[in-house]
Amino acid sequence: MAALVLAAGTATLGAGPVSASGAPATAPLGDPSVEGSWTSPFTPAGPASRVIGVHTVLLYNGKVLTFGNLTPTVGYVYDPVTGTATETDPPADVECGGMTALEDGRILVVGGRGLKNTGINNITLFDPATLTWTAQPTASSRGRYYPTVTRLPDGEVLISGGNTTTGANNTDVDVYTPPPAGSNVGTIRNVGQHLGGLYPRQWVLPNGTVLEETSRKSAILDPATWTWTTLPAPITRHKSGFSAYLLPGPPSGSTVAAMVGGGDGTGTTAGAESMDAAVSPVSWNRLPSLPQSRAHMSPVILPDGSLLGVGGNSLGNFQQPQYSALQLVPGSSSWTTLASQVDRRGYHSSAVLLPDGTVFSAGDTGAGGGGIADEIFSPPYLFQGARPTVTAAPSQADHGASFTITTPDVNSRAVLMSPGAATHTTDFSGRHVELAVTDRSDTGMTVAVPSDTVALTGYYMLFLVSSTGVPSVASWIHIG
Ligand SMILES: [Cu+2]
Repeated sequence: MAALVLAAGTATLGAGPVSASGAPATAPLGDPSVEGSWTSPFTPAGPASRVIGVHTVLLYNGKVLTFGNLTPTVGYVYDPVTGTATETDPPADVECGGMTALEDGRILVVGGRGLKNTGINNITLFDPATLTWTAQPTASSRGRYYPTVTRLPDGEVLISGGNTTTGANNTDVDVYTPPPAGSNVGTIRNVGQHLGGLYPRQWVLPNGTVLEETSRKSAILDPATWTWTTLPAPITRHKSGFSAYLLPGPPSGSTVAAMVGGGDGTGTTAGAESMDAAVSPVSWNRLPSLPQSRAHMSPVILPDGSLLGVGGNSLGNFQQPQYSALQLVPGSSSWTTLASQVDRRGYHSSAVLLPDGTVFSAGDTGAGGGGIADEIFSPPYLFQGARPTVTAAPSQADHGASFTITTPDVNSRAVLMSPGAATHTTDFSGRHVELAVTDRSDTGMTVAVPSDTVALTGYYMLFLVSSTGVPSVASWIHIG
């Protein structure tokens, strides 16, 4: 089994072989089983001609909500199966806001863009079933530009960080409670103060606390008391624009998060490192550096546990763009340079995993960038042999229960992938959950559903992954 297991205090990313010269092994150019393959840029007919995909959210129905533009923010829902798109414009200028799925699959979008790095005071709820946006109450009149929204184990949503309507740091920590049954409107309350900065990267940990990484410092929030504990600074100065991942872990959940690359107009870094929040005292451990300094790379976790990076740049926002995707395979000591996409995704771009194992890439608002065109990447694993198949799996399973997956590929791993909610180097819900297999038979396997802190209540893509890392097409399942 090729599971990437990150025990406390160890990071097995980085334990693999290097070539005799010490350089990363390279492959013949153009071999898709090594480099993967990009589609040509495409623009869905109709509404897509106005939309720049700064924000992309995978919906529970397998469709993609993408929005952004210069002004105002416009959006559409794209169906990767039919190639068609339907316009669904947000009710406010929500570009540069934050978003996450609720437990029922509706998408909460918080904040957005005012003039000159100021925020707007707006919260809206998007319903994928009806393509409608419903205004939600806001906690204060302070506004949010570059906020983070993090779904908690109890279904509430933590809202923090970003700039106010005057461009100051918004230090309010707010909690949004989803609508009760039969309502479309939730409630919001303030639970304290914290300087999270712009798009603090946050993840719920197996013990129910929330780990936060920012360019300034990292911290852990205890939602039982709403108190924050500051953690040591990383080894490298990542500045803004670093890519963050909650690293895949064992079935008991991951406690290890990574900061990869980063930078701003004054310089970028290739440095990468991870921190295990379960170890005391917490310290940072180096991960393989990127092949080049890179900021604003869109982070995507793949079903095999690889870390994928899409786009970005080596200076500032749009200067020195990087077109090749990067992949850190579990156990490898170096990032692999994958195929290059055609369009620039230097900044204001997004990328999410799709249910068929490909990756949707969009955005870049600068002149000469990707603009309204999207691209789809097929990672190398899609050219590496037969894919496992899910013959049957349930559409719902409860925490702590187990369920059976019917498949001829009974020796596969089973993983849950949280549908992405991505923008600006951040995926507000990126999460790879390894399932413990408790039984295997001639016709399938039985897997255990982890706790609600490891697999937050909500929709997931259930993938089987072969012993060589080839994923199935996902089956959708609601956990909890
Ligand atoms: Cu922005």
